[in-house]
Amino acid sequence: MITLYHCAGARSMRSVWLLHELGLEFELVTLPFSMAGLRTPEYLAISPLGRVPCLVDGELRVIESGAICQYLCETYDDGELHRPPGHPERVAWLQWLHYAETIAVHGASLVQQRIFIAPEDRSTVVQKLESRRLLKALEVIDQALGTQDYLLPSGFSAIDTAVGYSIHLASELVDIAHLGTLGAYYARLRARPAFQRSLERSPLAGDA
Ligand SMILES: N[C@@H](CCC(=O)N[C@@H](CS)C(=O)NCC(=O)O)C(=O)O
Repeated sequence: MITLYHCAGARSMRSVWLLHELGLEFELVTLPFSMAGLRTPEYLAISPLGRVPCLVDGELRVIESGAICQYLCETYDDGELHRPPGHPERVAWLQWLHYAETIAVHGASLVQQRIFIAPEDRSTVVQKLESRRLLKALEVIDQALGTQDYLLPSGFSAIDTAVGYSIHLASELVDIAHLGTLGAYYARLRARPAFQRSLERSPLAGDA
């Protein structure tokens, strides 16, 4: 039995979405997105950094969303979502899988600045810098898509769930209206039933 530890709106949404794309049965444990909720002795015994996602599959435990994506694809995919070693799109698949975090770290920094850090300790400079860097990271995706529907020329794959979540988060934090190709890609991803199912279990403020 697969168990996924999750917080609404967090990077664990990537794993929820991918589990739905793969059509796998799993138990979802939703924790409060707070220090108190994530640093309990019980959860730290499962996930020592006290963050989400954490996936448990039998004896196996994985605590990075990118590694969870790769593990699930290597273990459970029937060839649709994975691009294994030797595949012509393998390197691009790996690149975008990790690039998803390049985007998300700027989003996470903005979430810290706008929500978790006390108002008197917030920095306008950090917020401007992180917004600019987030937009630049999104522009690269906008250009990379070109005329493609998804990030890889052959079509939808697991990396669209990794990058798609990062765009989902970013869309709450910066204005992406000028990035038309990226906007159309995000709309395409949002229309996927597995995205919708993960959203129901993971609303951001704007989705409530
Ligand atoms: N690179 C990690 C990042 C995990 C991470 O930082 N998750 C956030 C939620 S988006 C978290 O659990 N934050 C709680 C905290 O930092 O206390 C991954 O992609 O899994």
